[in-house]
Amino acid sequence: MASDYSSTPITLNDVNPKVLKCKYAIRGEILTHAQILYYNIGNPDSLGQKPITFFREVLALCDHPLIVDRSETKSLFSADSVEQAIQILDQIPVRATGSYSHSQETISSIGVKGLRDKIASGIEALDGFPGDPNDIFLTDGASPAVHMMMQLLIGSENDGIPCPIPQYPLYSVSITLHRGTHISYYLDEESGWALEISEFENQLKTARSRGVNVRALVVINPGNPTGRVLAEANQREIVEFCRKEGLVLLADEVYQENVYAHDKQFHSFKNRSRSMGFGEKDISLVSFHSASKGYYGECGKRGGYMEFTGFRPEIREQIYKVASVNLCSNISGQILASLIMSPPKVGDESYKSFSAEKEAILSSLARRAKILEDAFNSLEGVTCYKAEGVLYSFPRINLPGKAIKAAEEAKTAPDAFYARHLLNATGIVVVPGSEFGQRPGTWHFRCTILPQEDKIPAIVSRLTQFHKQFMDEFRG
Ligand code: DCS
Repeated sequence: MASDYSSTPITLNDVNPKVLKCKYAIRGEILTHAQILYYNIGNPDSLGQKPITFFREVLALCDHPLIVDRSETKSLFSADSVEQAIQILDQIPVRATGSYSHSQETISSIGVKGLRDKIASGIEALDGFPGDPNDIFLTDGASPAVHMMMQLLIGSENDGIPCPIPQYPLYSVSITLHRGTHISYYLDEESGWALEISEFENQLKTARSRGVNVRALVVINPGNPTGRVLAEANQREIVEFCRKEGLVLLADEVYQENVYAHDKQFHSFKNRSRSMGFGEKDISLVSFHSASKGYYGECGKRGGYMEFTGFRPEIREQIYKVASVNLCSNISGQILASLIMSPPKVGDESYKSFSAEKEAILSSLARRAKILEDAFNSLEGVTCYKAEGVLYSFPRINLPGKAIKAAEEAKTAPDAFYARHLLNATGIVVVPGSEFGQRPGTWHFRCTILPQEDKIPAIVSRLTQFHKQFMDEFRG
């Protein structure tokens, strides 16, 4: 029997209109109809990606410190994971991994100091420029860090922040929830989802002429959902642009390990800006990273951090205050975030098996990205740019007029219409491009490349068969 909620006090009219207005694609309308193949989301563990043994060993030992000193542990765990766990536990007073990390002297609400030290050293080793543990804010995945920044930067509807289109909707949702103005800048699909500075300039000019106070610029590199990895010259232009225009650069770098194109390499915006000679006083830069993606793929552990550089001390105090409201991020996530930035080194007992696991995951992802790209490109009316990185394919579908008309009649976006048919026919869940934003009149969908390699041929065959039937049904 359906429950009767008519006497409960809150109706939709009472809910914050900003919450009603938000659209959050990857768990949106299509998903509520799905029971089966969740290819809508970058959730590696749930699609069969094996966690990295070394990380799990250290986490297990830290979670149950009593076993660290037991003699059997030596035969079950590698020597360097035991060593790491001891080092980490030594940073946590009385080895209390179940405590808040904020009420002790040596640690604070922005994360355990020793873990932030590890991250700062890891950043320094990767970037070649010093990292400061006081710039590191540990968070439950990258998402809360993004929300904190929006909370800090958005004071009224007049404050605007440009984000890429298409984009992972965390940004548009967060800006809307914090009552700011979301400004779109378009990535250029024809040139492989390039990011043109002239597009920034136009959007900035238009926003300013409307009286919007543009505060920051969001760049996602490697790009979700596009898969584009920015070239060095492009990153330099972006840094220069933000510096010149006085914008905080919000650099989402959560896919930094997911680069498959042989001619591309990931470089952080911190590395780019410092190698251009810009220091703390020249550019305000916030870099987001996460344990959810990469070869680690530990989304559920909620590990992440932001590196917060180029702000006055009084601003840092404000963001510290915002972070403190949450008391602290979860300790396992903090540990994992430190581990991804300090993985086993040559000579460590785990090094060989760790490297083999990492390489197996990344090379398989690269193969899967290519197979899906080729499969999509072989479909009638579909074009798919090379996914240079990330965990997704983002093909464009040129839908027949009859399908567009049928979608209109069904009061849904044409790509959502396509996605719904795909789901009904095959059980495969993808995200319609309209949920990420796209140039008007173009239609796409996003499919993760995460299904295990042995499942890919069956997926390709189901998709191909479906697509053919769909096109036949709706052709002119
Ligand atoms: N930034 C980008 C670009 C992302 O794609 C995601 C998650 C996040 C930040 C936040 O992740 P965490 O909070 O877990 O660190 N990506 C979603 C997606 O597109 N599929 O799965 C989750």
